[in-house]
Amino acid sequence: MTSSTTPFPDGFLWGGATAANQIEGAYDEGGKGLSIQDVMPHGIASPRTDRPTPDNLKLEAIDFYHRYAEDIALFAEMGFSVFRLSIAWSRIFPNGDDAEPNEEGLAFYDRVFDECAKHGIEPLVTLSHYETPLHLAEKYDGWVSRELIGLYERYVRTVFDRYRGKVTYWLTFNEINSVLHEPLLSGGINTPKDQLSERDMFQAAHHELVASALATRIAHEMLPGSQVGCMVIAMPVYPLTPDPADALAVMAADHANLMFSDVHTRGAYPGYALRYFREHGIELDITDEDREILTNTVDFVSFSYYMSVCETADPAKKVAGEGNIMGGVRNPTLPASEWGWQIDPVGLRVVLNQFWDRWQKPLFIVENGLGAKDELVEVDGVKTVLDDYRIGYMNDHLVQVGEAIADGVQVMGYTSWAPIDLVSASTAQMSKRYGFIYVDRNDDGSGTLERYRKKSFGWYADVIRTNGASLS
Ligand code: BGP
Repeated sequence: MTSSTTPFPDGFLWGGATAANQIEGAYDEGGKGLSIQDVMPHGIASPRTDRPTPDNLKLEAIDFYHRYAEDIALFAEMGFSVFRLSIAWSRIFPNGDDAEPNEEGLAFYDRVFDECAKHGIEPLVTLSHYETPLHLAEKYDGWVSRELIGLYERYVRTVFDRYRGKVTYWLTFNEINSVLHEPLLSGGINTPKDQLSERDMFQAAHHELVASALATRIAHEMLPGSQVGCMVIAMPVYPLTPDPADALAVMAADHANLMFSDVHTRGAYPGYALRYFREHGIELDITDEDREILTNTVDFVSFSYYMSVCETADPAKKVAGEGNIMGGVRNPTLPASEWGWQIDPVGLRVVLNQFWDRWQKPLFIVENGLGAKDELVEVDGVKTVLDDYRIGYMNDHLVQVGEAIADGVQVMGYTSWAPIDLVSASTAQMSKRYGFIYVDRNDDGSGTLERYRKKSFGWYADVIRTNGASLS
C-alpha cells in the first residue's frame, strides 16, 4: 500500500472490541446478579468455584463500570467510529429468569450509549458474550435446556425496546461455534464437559441457533434499520501435508466450525451436518417452529480472528497446538505469541475470501489482536509502553484486510481486541495485554487502575485518520 492510496472504503467502521465481564467489574453493584464468569477465577483452565472468590480478577476487572466516560473519551481520541461491547445479561435480568428487568442495569447502558453518541461512536453490541447468568447454568444447565430460548427472548426484547434509536448493530452470541469446545464458558452448561453427551452439546447449540434467529427476527420487526450479525471463531484450517486424507481432515474440521454460520446465513442445517447427526446417533429435538425460525438469516457475519491451524488424518503427526478455544495441529512454518497462539496475517485474507465466497454476506472483523506482556516505561516524563510488536502484528493483519477488500470482499469494519487492557477470557490474567491503552492492574490484583497511552495508541489513531493509508 502506498501512502496516498487505501483499499478501505469510505465509511469503513474502525474501533475496538470488549466484553462486559472482562472490563466492567462491579460484579455485585447496581442490582447485578452473578454470571458464570464470577465463579471462573482461572478462565477455562480449571473448574468453576462455588461462589465468587477474591482471586477472580473479573470481579473488579478494569472498573469500566465507573470509568466508562474516561475510556470512551480515549477511544474517541483515537478516532473510533465503532465500539464493540456486550451487555451483561445478569445486569438486566439478575437471575436470567426474573419476571421484570433491573432498572439500574438498564440505566447503566443508557449512560454508556449516550457517552458513545456524544463522541459520534456507534455501539456494536453483543447480547451474550460468555456471561450467562449463573442461575441459568445451575437451574437449567444453560443452553441444554429449551427454556433458555424464551428467557433470552425476554432479555433481547427488553434491550431492543430500551435502546431503540441508540444501537444499530447487534451480535447475538459471541463465538457461537465455541459451544462444542467450552460448554460452560460458551453455553452456560454446568455439567462438566467429560460428563456431557455429544447429543446434549449439539442440542444446546441448536437452542442457541434458534435463539439467535429469533433475535434477528425480533430486531427486524422492532427496530427497522437495525443490522444483526452472527459471531464465530474464524480459524482457517490448512492440511499438514498434501495427502488427500489430510484434505478430508481439513474438510471435517471446517464443517464443525462453519456449520454455525452456514445455518445463520442459509436458514437451515447443511447436508453434511445432518449426515453427521445420523451417523453418530445424534437425535436432536428440532420442531417445525424451530425450522421456521431458523429461516430468519443474519444481515452480516462477524468473527474473531487470531490464528490458523493445521489438520491431519495421521494420529502420529497430530501435535496439538495451543490457541483460541478450539486449537488444532501446530503449523511448523509459523511463529507464535507468548501464549502459543500462532501468528498468521495471511490467514485473515484467506478466511475473508473463504467466508465471502461461501455466504456473500458483508463481513465484520470484530476481534483481532496480540496478547503480550507489556512493560510500562517512562519516555520524556510520560509513562507508556513501547509495543512495536503489537504495532507490527496489527499492521500486518490490516494489510491483509486491505488485500481482501482489493479481492472484492465486502468488509464492514474492524474492531481490534482489545482497545484497552482487560482480563483475559481463557486464562483470566491481566498480564496477557491486548490494549492500545495500558491499565495499571496486575495478576495479583494490585495496581492503581490508571490508564496510559501505549505507542500503539498513536499508531492506530493514524491508521484510522488516514483510513488505512498509513499502513505499510
Ligand atoms: C475470544 C473471546 C474474547 C477474548 C479473546 C482473546 O475468544 O471472544 O472474549 O478474550 O478471545 O482471548 P484471551 O482473552 O483468552 O486471550
